[in-house]
Amino acid sequence: MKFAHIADVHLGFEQYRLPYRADEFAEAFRRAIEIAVEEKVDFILIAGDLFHSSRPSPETLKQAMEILSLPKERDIPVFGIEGNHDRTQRRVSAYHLLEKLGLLYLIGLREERVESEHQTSEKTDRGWLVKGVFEKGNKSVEIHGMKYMSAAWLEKNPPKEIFRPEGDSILMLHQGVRELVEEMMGKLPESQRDYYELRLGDLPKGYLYYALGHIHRAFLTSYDIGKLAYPGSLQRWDFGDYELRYRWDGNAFKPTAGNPKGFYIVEDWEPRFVELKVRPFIDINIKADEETAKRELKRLSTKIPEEAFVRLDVRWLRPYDVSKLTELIKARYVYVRTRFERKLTGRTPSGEVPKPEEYFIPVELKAINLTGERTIESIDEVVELFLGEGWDEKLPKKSEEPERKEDAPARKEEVRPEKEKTNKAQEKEHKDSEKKVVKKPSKGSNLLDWLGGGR
Ligand SMILES: [Mn+2]
Repeated sequence: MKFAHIADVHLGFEQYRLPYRADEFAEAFRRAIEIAVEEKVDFILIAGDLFHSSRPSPETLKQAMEILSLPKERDIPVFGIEGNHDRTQRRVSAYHLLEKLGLLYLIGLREERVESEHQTSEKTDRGWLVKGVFEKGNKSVEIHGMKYMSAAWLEKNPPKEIFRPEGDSILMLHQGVRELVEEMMGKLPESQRDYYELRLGDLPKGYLYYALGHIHRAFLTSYDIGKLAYPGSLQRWDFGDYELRYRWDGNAFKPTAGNPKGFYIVEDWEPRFVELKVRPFIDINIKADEETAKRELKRLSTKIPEEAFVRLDVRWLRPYDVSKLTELIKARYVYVRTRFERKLTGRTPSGEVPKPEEYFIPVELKAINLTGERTIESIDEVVELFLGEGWDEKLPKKSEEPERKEDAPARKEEVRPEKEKTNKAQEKEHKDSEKKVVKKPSKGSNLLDWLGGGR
């Protein structure tokens, strides 16, 4: 038995608002599928986030349909689950559409029973559990799994109660597992629950392969009698997910290699990582005066491939014009981030350290709390944070399942400390923010009423 395990494809992701990046995400997926087909795998697993959005554009759907027709033509079934990016609260997701077209078999909890060449269903108190089935000669494999679920849902519905291996079985989930995330990025404080929904012990035992998705970095380990793997995203996710990082040590740039991108091909339950050649992301960290930075970057620039995406992370002791620095690097895309090295140590005349409330006006405090150390790419993101989904997402929902959740980071550096706020504090803040919302006139009222000048 031989299969491919792919995850976090993110079709339709116009990274950094560059439409050609969406094409590159599709190209990586095409390449992965082509390799799987060339390797004559028996079936393909897609462990969530095939799409970047739960509402992919017609163009993105077309890309998925074209690429998934390659295994279909060769009778290689594709099994999928929805991830946090592409699941929906509605009854039909883009995966149902692909299933209808015979391009994918969706597995997980469903309202209706599904029986097909490669699917079978089991009645449970949570609905029909639709499983994948693959038979070859006298051997057969069952593929169990479900779409991304919140930590709150999983607490009430432990995976151990839902899934039980039957014969040779695979469990496919799109979740963060605390112990594994910590192995990749170091210890996480309890406040960073955002990056995992499960503990290792929550996973049911007895599966021969745990095909996971959600963490964008390739990772392989064992669990109980099986192998457990995250293939990671097919393309580089951000500059924390670099191919190469140059860190300035005061005298010279010291390079560190990042993690490869790709997917797994599993033969007789033994996974092998297949690396994909993707656009290089290079992260340059420098902490030097303007003159040194210019001289050293010029020297380093000869090592930067022109197709690379480069982030220049400048730690300022004293600000200077960084626009000159970007000109030194000949790369496809250069992004400069500047940060002050020193922490805020302002003191009041009486010598006390001022409270933030004394230092900032309320809207500034709100901005600081909302954005923190986050890298903001555009003003839209700020607007979204304040008014849109980004802001709303952080609040407890009436329904248990938030529509969308931030992705787990690829790297330690990208883990931003979440504000340690209780739900009550968040609710209060929400109410406060609601008060500020300008009320639109309801039907029948006039403008004067709205402005408070009417009767
Ligand atoms: Mn993802």
